[in-house]
Amino acid sequence: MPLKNLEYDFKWCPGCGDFGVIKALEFAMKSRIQEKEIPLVNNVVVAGIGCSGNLVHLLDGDQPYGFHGIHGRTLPIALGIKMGRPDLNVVVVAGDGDFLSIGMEHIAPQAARNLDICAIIMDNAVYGLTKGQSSPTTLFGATTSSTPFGKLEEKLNPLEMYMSYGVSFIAAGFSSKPRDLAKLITSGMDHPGFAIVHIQSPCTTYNDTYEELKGSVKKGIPGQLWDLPDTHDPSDRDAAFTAIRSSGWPVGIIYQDTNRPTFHQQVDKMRSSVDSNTISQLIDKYII
Ligand SMILES: Cc1ncc(C[n+]2csc(CCOP(=O)(O)OP(=O)(O)O)c2C)c(N)n1
Ligand code: SF4
Repeated sequence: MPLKNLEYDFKWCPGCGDFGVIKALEFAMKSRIQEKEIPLVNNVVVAGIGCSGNLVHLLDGDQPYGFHGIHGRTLPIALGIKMGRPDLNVVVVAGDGDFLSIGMEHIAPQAARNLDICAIIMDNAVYGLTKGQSSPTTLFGATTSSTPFGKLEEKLNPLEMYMSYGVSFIAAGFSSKPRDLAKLITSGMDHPGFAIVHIQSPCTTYNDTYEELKGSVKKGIPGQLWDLPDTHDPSDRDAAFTAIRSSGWPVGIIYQDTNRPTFHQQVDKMRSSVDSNTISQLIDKYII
């Protein structure tokens, strides 16, 4: 039976970008379930800690499984779920603080394994839940509650880092376009391997970047968002690096490599080629 979480309640500030992301995830999950005729309970959302972690539950209706773990550890939890049940659609939702700061050490190993999950990252360039401290994507020199005299570290370019780590699907999105974002999330969920959809999702309370992202004709602000052209070929690594290193924030599928085996395919292959041991045989091997 599908699960209902009607008693789950949480608060986001008015205008928080995460509202758009949750809508996009709902669109993507529901249409995918209908198209592929997968039961809703065969979808699992693993959430990090932060305002973004509230995406562990959809806004209304029947719910997928939700796992609200500990700060920064979405990927190890997702690895455990996927290895135990490779048939499930495992989706990670996390903020830039959770994923790129305390959780950073887990990204490269899953990229190397090509773990077959989709990670949706809500980047507001601050720690929203704990009142706006700086995160790896906060601008150099920015004044925040943890950098009262300006941030001393350079801003991380997460897309470039994912490319260097070998993440096999990288998309970039914006929270205010949930229909477009849903398409990127669907592509990420359909991708056979490690997919990251990295989203600009502004924090209206501690770092309101809507104007910088969208631009303002009245104020002469050009806006940072730009759509990848139809001619962009996601299988072209050089083109992906060029897009990422261009100024502003590219929106679309930046890179995709469908030629690598997934981690659970490799594990299955290895299992079928080695003799299995009983527990007592395994214990005997350790007795000197
Ligand atoms: C081990 C541990 N350290 C620190 C915290 C405090 N903490 C909770 S959420 C958070 C950061 C959240 O930032 P982000 O992932 O960017 O999410 P947002 O709230 O902006 O969506 C921190 C540091 C914690 N819960 N656990
Ligand atoms: S503090 Fe920021 S990230 Fe958290 S709910 Fe409010 S606007 Fe959203």
